Amino acid sequence: MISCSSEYDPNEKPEVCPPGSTPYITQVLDYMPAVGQLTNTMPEYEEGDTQETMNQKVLKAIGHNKKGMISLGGYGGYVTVGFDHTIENKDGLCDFRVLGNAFYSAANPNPDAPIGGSSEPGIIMVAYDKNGNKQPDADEWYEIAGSAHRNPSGEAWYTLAQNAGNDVHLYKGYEITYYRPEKVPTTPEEKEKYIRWEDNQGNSGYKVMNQFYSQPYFPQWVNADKLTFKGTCLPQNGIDESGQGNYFVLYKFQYGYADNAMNTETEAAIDIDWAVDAQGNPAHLPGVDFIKIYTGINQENGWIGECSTEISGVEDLHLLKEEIRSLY
Ligand SMILES: [Ca+2]
Ligand SMILES: [Ca+2]
Ligand SMILES: [Ca+2]
Repeated sequence: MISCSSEYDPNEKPEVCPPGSTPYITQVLDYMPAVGQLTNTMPEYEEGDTQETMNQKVLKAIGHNKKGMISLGGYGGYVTVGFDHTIENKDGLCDFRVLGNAFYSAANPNPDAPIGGSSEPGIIMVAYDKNGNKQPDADEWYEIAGSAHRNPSGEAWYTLAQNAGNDVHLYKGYEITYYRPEKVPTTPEEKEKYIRWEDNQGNSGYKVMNQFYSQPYFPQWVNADKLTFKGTCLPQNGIDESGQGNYFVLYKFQYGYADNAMNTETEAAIDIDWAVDAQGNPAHLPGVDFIKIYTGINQENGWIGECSTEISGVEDLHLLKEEIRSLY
């Protein structure tokens, strides 16, 4: 029998997992990818789909240990998931892992480079259902402060990225708006200027339709003329190490993000103690009932497209009896 009783005050929250609790996602509350080359294909949008049916497709892909894969698209795109029990925050230990598809380059032309390849960090938010209404309320959300949240310039590739001309600033309260394209682009010029975006830092540009994916990149079940996403925006980690546009390396952040370290590495595990409030103060949560993940970087990486977080599941490490010490 699975049990996850804890030392936390039982008056505050019933902490016992019902027998048969699963370590995996059991609910998808919301899925809203941003514009992206895999949007409308992972999962696939079909004529007639609604927000509700798209949420169901996401659950089918990444819930219940299915280990399918979904894409969150470019910066800000998100998924919100829930569980059949509270993932406990155990002292000194990591508590859950978000599965992605990060991997490292085998042939980086830069021989002295730090670890990198396809790290497309998703920022993780957590909610503890304090009021017990089985919903994540606005005042219940906290952000996991990963390594760059604490010290962007401490990332091993920071100077490399700076020298490459990347925006290495970490923005809090970042906001981006994507505008629905008026038509399907046909010429190379139209593809270069496919979907216009603007942020609240005075930047703007276009999301490009690339040569590999020609389905609509704007979520097709959304009727609005524009989509706005808000959150923290991480330093741009993608560098063309070939210098000629054919070998992009997306460098790994030290810890604390989704789709950043490989699933098998301890840095893919998350300690709920890293959750902070808007001022950066520790949230001291006894556990989490809901997790939201959003793409954390706004960057186009040449032919490989925009940085977009992929997710294939979430695992409660305690129910899986995996003990991973929290090192940070
Ligand atoms: Ca913990
Ligand atoms: Ca609640
Ligand atoms: Ca990825």
